[in-house]
Amino acid sequence: MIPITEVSFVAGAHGAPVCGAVRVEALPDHREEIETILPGAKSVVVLAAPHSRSAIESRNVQVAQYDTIHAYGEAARASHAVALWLEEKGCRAVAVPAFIPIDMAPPRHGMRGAVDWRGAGVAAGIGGYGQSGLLVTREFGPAVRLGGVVTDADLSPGEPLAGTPCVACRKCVEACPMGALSGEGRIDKRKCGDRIFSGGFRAWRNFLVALVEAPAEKRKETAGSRLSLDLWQNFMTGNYYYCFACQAACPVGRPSRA
Ligand code: B12
Ligand code: SF4
Ligand code: SF4
Repeated sequence: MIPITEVSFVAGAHGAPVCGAVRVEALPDHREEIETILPGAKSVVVLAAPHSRSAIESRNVQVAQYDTIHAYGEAARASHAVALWLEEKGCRAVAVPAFIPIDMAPPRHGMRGAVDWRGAGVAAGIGGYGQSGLLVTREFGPAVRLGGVVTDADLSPGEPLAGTPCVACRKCVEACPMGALSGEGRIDKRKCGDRIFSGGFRAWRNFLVALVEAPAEKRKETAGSRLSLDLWQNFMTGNYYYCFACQAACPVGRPSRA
């Protein structure tokens, strides 16, 4: 049995200061996908890389997007380092994408990850569910990006926390510009998706249709429209979320300021 403290040390040294482990049996809804990723997998490492609070609280969404690229990068870097470390110990281990790439084909349509990182994090005891439905860590609240590793190593599993760090203040519910949250983790996924993906796949599809349907003399204008430029930038940078309000509003784990 490899102690989780050793794995946490590796994760922490590579950008993910919060880390835990869960047995595959504790994630029954994802067992099949986990078995496809790594036959004979026994454990899932789940880790969290923090956002900069100042960036996700900024009114300039592009700095929050930029910060997200880095937080995802840190989660990926830590996952990769943990996987290689476990391999050095003679185990098999696969770093799993934190979000992208994700299965966009029906029936999932990008709405279900290979591993449900929030559920895995709750089971591993690195945080608890918030009213926002997000995983709330003690250290950084919900302002984290989650990722991890699937492995055939026997890791000492964590246990769910006795209580969630969420203090039920409902600031996340009030902050949501779409009214998509109604507390206790209930979320209208379509409403949220309309906002966060306003420069995502649906916008891309609508843009293509508009371009094809535009009269010949308008095509150049459509191709150079504001939406086209935004989409270009999103593709180039690899990030396109347009809302962070429920993560930013949460008081848990917020650094105290002078
Ligand atoms: C699809 C997806 C979305 C969809 C659907 C979200 C959803 N609720 O499923 C949409 C587009 C709406 C979305 C929005 C956002 N997302 Co998103 N998303 C994902 C993704 C890729 C898959 C999630 C999934 O598999 N859902 C399907 C199932 C598992 O979810 P479900 O049916 O709703 O079931 C949940 C509830 O039943 C809940 N639950 C069960 N029991 C209980 C009990 C209580 C008391 C409560 C409260 C909840 C609860 O737990 C289940 C999940 O564990 C994950 C990455 C991943 N692989 O995990 C990121 C992920 C969940 N997203 C994330 C983030 C940050 C966001 C956004 C803030 C957008 C942004 N700026 O990035 C918003 C937040 C919306 C919100 N408040 O939840 C982070 C969350 C980090 C965290 N601290 O929890 C993740 C983990 C990405 C990452 N790798 O860090 N997302
Ligand atoms: S990401 Fe924005 S739109 Fe989506 S639930 Fe959170 S606050 Fe609401
Ligand atoms: S903002 Fe308040 S209610 Fe929402 S997750 Fe954070 S502590 Fe819980």
